[in-house]
Amino acid sequence: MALLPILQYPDPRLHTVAAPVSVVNDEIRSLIKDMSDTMHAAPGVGLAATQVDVHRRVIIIDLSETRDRLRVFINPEIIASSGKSDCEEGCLSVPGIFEKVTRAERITVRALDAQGKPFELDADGMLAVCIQHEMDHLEGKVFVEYLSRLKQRRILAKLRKQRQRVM
Ligand code: GNR
Ligand code: NI
Repeated sequence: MALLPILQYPDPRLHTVAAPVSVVNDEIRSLIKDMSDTMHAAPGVGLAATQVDVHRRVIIIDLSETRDRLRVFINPEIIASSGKSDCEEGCLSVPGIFEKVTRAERITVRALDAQGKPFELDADGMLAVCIQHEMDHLEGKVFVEYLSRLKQRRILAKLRKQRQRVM
């Protein structure tokens, strides 16, 4: 079991645009295993490779109560989306901050699985929110960037205070 350090906002490495995976090999599967260990330990319901400073297009999500239904999306693309919906979001890279973000309500995503096999998935609810949140990480975007500049400044101040307290 390997736990990877999670980059903390405003680390500039969180703004890196991830490169596509050209071959889904054992190196990628090993990354997925380490990401899964890291996400489950955190605990979180999703994780993008960007957050562990690996700038490849890999995201994982596990919304199950039993934490044993890992979904893997390699080179994910949203091929259809509709509706709008608000959800209170959090992020392992922005600990202790929860804010409402508006996203598409329903999406169809196309990706490769951990065997390199293409699949398509229709998602709504929390799964659709998480896929969009994780895909933003691959573009170097963190959810707080949807908020007003005032809110962003307040969040930065709060994070700085939180970190002072633990150091
Ligand atoms: O654990 C997480 N919870 C969460 C809650 C609402 C909306 C999105 C998320 S994703 C987040 C884990 C994370 O930071 N993924 O990038
Ligand atoms: Ni996140």
